[in-house]
Amino acid sequence: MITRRDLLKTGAALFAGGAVSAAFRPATAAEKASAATRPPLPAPAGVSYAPVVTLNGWTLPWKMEGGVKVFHLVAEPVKREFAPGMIVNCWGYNGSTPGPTIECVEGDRVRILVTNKLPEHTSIHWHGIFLPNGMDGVGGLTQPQIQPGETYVYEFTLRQNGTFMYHPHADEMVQMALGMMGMFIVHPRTPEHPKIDRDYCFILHNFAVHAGTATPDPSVMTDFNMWAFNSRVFPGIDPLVARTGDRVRIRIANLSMHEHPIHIHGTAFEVTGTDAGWIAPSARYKETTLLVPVGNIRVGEFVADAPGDWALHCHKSHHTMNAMGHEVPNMIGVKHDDIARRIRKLVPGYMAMGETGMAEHAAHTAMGHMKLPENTLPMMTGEGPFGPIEMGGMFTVVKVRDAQPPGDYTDPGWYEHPKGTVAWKLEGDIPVPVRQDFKPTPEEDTDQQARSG
Ligand SMILES: [Cu+2]
Repeated sequence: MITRRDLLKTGAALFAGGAVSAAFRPATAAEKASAATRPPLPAPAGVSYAPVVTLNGWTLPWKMEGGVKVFHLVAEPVKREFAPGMIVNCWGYNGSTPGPTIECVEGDRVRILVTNKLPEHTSIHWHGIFLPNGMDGVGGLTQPQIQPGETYVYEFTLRQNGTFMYHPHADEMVQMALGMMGMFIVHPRTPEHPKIDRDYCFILHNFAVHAGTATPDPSVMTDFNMWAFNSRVFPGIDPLVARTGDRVRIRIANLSMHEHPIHIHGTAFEVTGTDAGWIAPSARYKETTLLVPVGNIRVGEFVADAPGDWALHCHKSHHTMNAMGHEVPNMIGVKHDDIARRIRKLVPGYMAMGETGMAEHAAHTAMGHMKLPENTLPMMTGEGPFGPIEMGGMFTVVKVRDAQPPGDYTDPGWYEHPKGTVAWKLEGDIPVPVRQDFKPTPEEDTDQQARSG
């Protein structure tokens, strides 16, 4: 997460050299080595927008050359810490996966140099951007592949504003499976109404990193085990912070192989955009779960009017988990104390689990009773102010605070609930609840008989 000192440094660069040169503020060594969210780059002089904050990522600085904004992307192998305890051998851009966000303004002329430092050829496609056909980056179709060691130049004028992506259009199955992707944000030239106070972006992705290994398996088609926001998984994903009353925008892109219903607690998204730009105000609608299709983008906005720590997560429950075995027998309701005792005689230390659910397994892992394979994160993990959170994968928190200073993205810590506003444990007599009284006939209960028999 960004520290207050980082923000002060960004501010100092602004005053020292004007808004444009602030874009050249070199990242500190600590920032470069970390997967924490880096401070956004301020808007250049003459335009007004809330700079985009790339969750657990960063924005690519640019240089002005003869009226053209010049960016330089380097496609290369990178190491990415998915969460503390797991480092993955990925491919990405400029040292990270996702690559740095490219942030521009409608009407900008951009020149993007792309250097290939991968062991095989690549190309780069600007997803959703209208440009001359020869700039579209489809290897073999609109240009030769970029061979290792070569640098290609893409140059076009941004005729739209909205939320876009970049990714290879060469050996896609391998290159995207290993993490090659990035976001491309184009702000409108005239200020937006209503004004956006905080503008976040991230990409949904999936990886298959088999237990005990460190390199994603590109041959996996559907059965992934790492579900990521910007190549990070819970508890490695930073919170999205807001000040009470802020209008917050979250731009969510999906380059995974599954669609993801991204659910927000405590508020509702107004769906304002896709990868084709903005939805007309009369056609916008609200929902608390934003379904982001594969190869698409959804933009959701809300006014952060309720202070607290609000979960933001994929609603597919196996996408809020880290590595787990996918082909294990179902032990729910199976009494296996006796057989476990017998197995322990043969396999000392054997533990039978799963008959009451998987929370027990998570607790054993957290206590260190169960050793996980190397470089493998627990299936359910994370510790909150009230105990285990039991999440993984695509889960983080939107932290809304009255006292969060404008432009401050630092983690304010856990929410301090006003007295009397937290669900409490009832002591003493419990009232008799109304329940459906279901008594199965012997034939209907065969499943249970088979399990206990
Ligand atoms: Cu999902």
